[in-house]
Amino acid sequence: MTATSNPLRLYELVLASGRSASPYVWRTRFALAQKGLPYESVPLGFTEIPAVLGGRFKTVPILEHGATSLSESWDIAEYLERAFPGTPPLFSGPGELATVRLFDSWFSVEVMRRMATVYLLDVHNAARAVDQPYFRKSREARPNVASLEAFTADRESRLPALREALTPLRLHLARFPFLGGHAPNYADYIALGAFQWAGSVGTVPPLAKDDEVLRGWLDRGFDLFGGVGRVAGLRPLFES
Ligand SMILES: N[C@@H](CCC(=O)N[C@@H](CS)C(=O)NCC(=O)O)C(=O)O
Repeated sequence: MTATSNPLRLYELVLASGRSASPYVWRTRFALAQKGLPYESVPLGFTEIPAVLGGRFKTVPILEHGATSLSESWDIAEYLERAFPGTPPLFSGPGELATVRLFDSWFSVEVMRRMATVYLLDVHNAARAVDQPYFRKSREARPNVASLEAFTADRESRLPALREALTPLRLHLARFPFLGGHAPNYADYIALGAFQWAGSVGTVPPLAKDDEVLRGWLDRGFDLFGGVGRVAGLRPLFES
C-alpha cells in the first residue's frame, strides 16, 4: 500500500496564529517526514476535535489512512511502521522502541511537566478565542490546577529547574549530534516536538542564552527533512 493509493490525513491542533502547536502532533510530523510520506493536514481547534470522525477521539494527533483512523502518537508511530514497511524505519527493532519509550517517560515527567508549569496560561492565550473557555475549564478541573494564573504564577522561578532537567540531553549531545546518535531517531522527535510547542506559545524563552549544545541540536533538528521544523513565527527559545 502506498500513501498515494490511500492518502494520509493528519489532524493537528491549531492555535489562533494558525500554528500547529501540539508536541504530540509534532512527533508524528517528524515521523511522517522521516518516512517521506506526504499527508493532508487537517487543522482543528481544541473544541473541534470531538466533532470529527464521529467523536471517536479526544486528542490529536489523529491519523486517517483509508478506512483506518487512530489517535495516540505512539500507536500512530507503530502503525506507520506496519503500514509502510518500505519506508525508512523509525525503530531498528523492539529494543530501540522500548528504549525510546523509556526516554519518553523520563522526558514527560522531568521536562514536559515542568514546561507545562511555565506555559499553561500561554497555551490558553494562544488558543483560538472560541477554544479558550474550554481550555480553561478543562485544565482548571485538574486537581493540581486551581487556576491557570495560579498554576503559572512565579513561572520564571521554575526556569532554572527546567534547564537543569535537560542536563542528560546536554551530556549526550556533547558526544553525539542527535539523541539517536549519529542520526536522529524518535527520541529527537519527542524532544524537538516539545520545543516546537514551547516556541508556538511561549512568552518567556525556556533556554538560557549560552546553551550552545542545545542550540546546535535544535538547529540541526529543525533543519531535518528539508527544514520541517522551520515554520514561520516560532517564538525565541533562547533568552537574548
Ligand atoms: N497520549 C497522547 C497525548 C495527546 C494530547 O494530549 N494531545 C493534546 C494536544 S497536545 C490534545 O489533543 N488535547 C485535546 C484537549 O485537551 O481537549 C498522544 O501521545 O497522542
